[in-house]
Amino acid sequence: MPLLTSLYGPDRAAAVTAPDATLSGHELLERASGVAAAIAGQKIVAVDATPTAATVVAITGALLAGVPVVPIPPDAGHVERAHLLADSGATLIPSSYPKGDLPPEPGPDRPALVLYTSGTTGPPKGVVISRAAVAAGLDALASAWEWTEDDTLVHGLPLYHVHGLVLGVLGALRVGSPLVHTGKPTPDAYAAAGGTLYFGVPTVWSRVVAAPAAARALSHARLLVSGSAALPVGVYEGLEELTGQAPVERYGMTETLITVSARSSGERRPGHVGTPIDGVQTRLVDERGAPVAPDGATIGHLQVRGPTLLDGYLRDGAVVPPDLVDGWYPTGDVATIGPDGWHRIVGRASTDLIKTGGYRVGAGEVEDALLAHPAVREAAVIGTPHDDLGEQITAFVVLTGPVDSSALINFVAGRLAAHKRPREIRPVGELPRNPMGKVQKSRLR
Ligand code: MLC
Ligand code: AMP
Repeated sequence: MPLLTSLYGPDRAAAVTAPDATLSGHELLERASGVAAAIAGQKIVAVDATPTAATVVAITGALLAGVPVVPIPPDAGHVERAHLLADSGATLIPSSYPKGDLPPEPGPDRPALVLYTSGTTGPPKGVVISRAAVAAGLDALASAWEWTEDDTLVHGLPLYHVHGLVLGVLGALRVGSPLVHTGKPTPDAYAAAGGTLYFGVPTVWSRVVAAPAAARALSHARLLVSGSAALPVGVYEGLEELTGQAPVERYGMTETLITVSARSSGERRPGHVGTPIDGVQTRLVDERGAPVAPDGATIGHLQVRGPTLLDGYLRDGAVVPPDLVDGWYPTGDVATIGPDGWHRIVGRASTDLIKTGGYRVGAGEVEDALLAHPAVREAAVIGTPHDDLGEQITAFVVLTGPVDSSALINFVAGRLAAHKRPREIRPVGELPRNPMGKVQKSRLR
């Protein structure tokens, strides 16, 4: 079955609406086929992933051509942008070409996407995701959520991450449901869109709950789905009260796509993300790798396996397979699993991966950006609790001379994507270190 199944159906694709344009399924198909014809045979391309129909066309075109595509965050600062392009070796393509004809379907093992994501140290890494992984993940979600072409999907998430791009665009094109992209995921835009299926990160849902009129307008929706970070129980309950329906939560990551979810027809449980989706298995292990009992109470390191895992990381044009443990991918998250299979994500094992507004930010990348400033001698970045964003980026710095916090924040913003800049700079005389000289981040909290 083709990856973007609906493009091959009798009705062609469903319509895509975004702030810049509304495209009928037929228009999307013609324009994306034109992109495909123009880039056929290229090794890898990059697309400036603005939240627009033009981005949907360009990325769809690359997928039709079987050319792996790197979506570039439109606000990436110059350092991040240069890294993404140089590291991937991708050519940045425009979004507009003459119309063309639908090419034959590429093989399922070809890479579909290279998504850049933060590790705990260093610049972001390119995660290579195959067409087969995308297809398997989307089919399992369509089944879990009873997602069909009768749905209208609404979201306003960025088009360069799994949530907004894989689920939010490729999902719609595979299932055949019309897509309304609201540009930004604001409560009013969600309320006005009149969809049946809504995607949001917890920050989006928290803002919806804080806007009761908009929230009530979502009572007509079939399903509200939350993911990418922990949904606070208060937000879950607020949504249930205002919209008359509890949100469906699901869990995943760039390297594994979505692996665990509540079901549309089944139970929803605050603070929990559900059970593995079709084809996925999960397990918990302790520090030494020994199995942890799924008793709903004992916390362990979550590992997953199944058809949605990454092919590997892009390194010098080659795909380097991930370090698996007997075929299992270590997520870096700690969790509990109940005897009934329900998962509760407790948090990250490492303090060096921060989730802010649903964005994953590596502390090391922000520290490196700060250290590039002449007035910064040492930097330690952590996530601190934030009501709206879940966590905010807080930077502790040892300075060599006077400099404004706002100047440092803007310095980072110039180099990296906007959401990676610290919200708060705290100058300190020295950083707490252990006898080995390693910064003790737990003491910064
Ligand atoms: C940000 N701003 C700052 C700042 N940081 N200003 C000063 N100092 C700083 N340190 C600016 C912003 O640029 C913005 O400006 C304004 O302040 C408000 O910023 P914000 O509070 O961050 O809100 P907003 O821009 O509205 O963003 C909130 C959000 C966004 C929820 C819309 O965080 C978002 O889109 N998150 C989604 C992330 C996502 O898709 N993750 C999925 C990863 S995939 P201005 O001028 O723009 O208003 C994944 C797998 C899975 O995780 O499971 O799904
Ligand atoms: P990313 O790579 O940006 O996709 O981020 C993946 C990480 O987001 C996971 O490793 C989790 O830490 C976190 N995450 C995703 N979904 C959820 C969820 N529903 N609840 C809690 N954390 C989540």
